[in-house]
Amino acid sequence: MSAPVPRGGALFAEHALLPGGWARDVLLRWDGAGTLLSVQADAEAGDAPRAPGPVLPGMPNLHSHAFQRAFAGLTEYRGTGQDSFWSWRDLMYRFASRITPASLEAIATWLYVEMLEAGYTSVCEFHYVHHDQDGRPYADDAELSLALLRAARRAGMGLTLLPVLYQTSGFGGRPPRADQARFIRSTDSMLALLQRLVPEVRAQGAALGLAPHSLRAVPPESLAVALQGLAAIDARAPIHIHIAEQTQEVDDCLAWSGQRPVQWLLDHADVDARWCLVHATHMVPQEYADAARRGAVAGICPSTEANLGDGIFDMPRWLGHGGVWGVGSDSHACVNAAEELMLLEYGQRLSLRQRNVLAGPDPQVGTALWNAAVQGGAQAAGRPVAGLATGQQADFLALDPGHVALAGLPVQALVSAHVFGSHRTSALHSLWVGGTLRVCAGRHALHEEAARAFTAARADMMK
Ligand code: NGQ
Ligand code: ZN
Repeated sequence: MSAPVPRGGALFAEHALLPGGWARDVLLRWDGAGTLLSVQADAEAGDAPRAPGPVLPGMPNLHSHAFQRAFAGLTEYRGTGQDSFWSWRDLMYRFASRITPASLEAIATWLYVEMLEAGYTSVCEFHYVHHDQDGRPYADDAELSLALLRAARRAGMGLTLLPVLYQTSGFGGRPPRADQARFIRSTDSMLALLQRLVPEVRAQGAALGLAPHSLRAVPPESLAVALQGLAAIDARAPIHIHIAEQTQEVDDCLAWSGQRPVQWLLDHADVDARWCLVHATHMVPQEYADAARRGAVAGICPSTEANLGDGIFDMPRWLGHGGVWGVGSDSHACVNAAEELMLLEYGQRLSLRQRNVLAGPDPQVGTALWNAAVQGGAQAAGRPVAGLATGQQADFLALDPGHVALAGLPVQALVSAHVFGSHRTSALHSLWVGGTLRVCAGRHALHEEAARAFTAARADMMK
């Protein structure tokens, strides 16, 4: 007997947030692969099931280091002298040194369950711990990448896997530190890993890209060869890079090349819409203009940038140049799409001493933020996850209209209330990825089991 063919499905929503704004009586229909066949407003419900509440597109999370979820809250104490991004990184490396394939899978599975319960329907995994605890490749060089793929599959999370190229500890070819040994790969071994992962990734509808870690970690020749090799595998594959997050990186890049990091990258790589510039916190006006013009996504990670004391991205300037952006939860100090957007807007308010800074085509800030972050996140993911439109994945969530945060409010205010009206419990009721229901009444089916495995893995790591 042949395997049953998945049948697809349908949902009727009295209110749904489409890329152009709120619409009424929306009928969503998708095929067996979870791709939207039609999104019809002012439709009849027919025999389609009714959504439990207003429907929003699922949020792509454009930047994640899954293993870092295991030490959320555990780096918040003062060491000797003044703590910084760099002293945090030393602590973070200690956790990275303890990861095993089993613990990574447990941590990532729970993290993806949390993300789904909090409105994210896909994630870009910027994955750099490749080797065993002695820095030697595993018998299967893809061991830890495969652990992430399994975690995403089990939780039902859409995935863009971005294996990270890491070779040096600083500009000018500085050799890696001992505690970076698990990250280090030759360019050839990176291209071989990508080849190895192509069928695995395809088999679960994930996407594959490449992440040169930063200009500090990848010398120019390696960057050029890796990008060429990637283009030979897939000319449209996404490329993510950490850039200009810290002023020290900017100073070191200037000392090395005479150029600032973003300026250098734009001059030396074919940066275009495939690229996601993660953080890009410290740019001068010309870099904002040039990077936006090239069509790259700005990958903003508000909670991590606040946690690490990075600085504040100039959103009005970026938007003024038509810049595309999305959000990532990065180190996972916060795992909640709504809170990430709230923090983004609040950072702008604090620095500009204004209100409602990021209202867009929709004067409701929550709605403007949500829709823009879905579009930018989808571009960075390199997957069709750009919201409720034909041809996109059926990735969406339904809010609970009876939740105290939302009950009785006009529909136009709902996303802002969800984003800014912080409540002890989330107003997210249900969530679908590729048309499959993954969260119901606020809970993922794996919630208990995945939480237990996560806490056990964390306890092991702390022994
Ligand atoms: C990372 N995280 O790779 O996890 C980095 C820190 C680095 C952030 N930049 C390490 N937030 O940049 O060298
Ligand atoms: Zn990062």
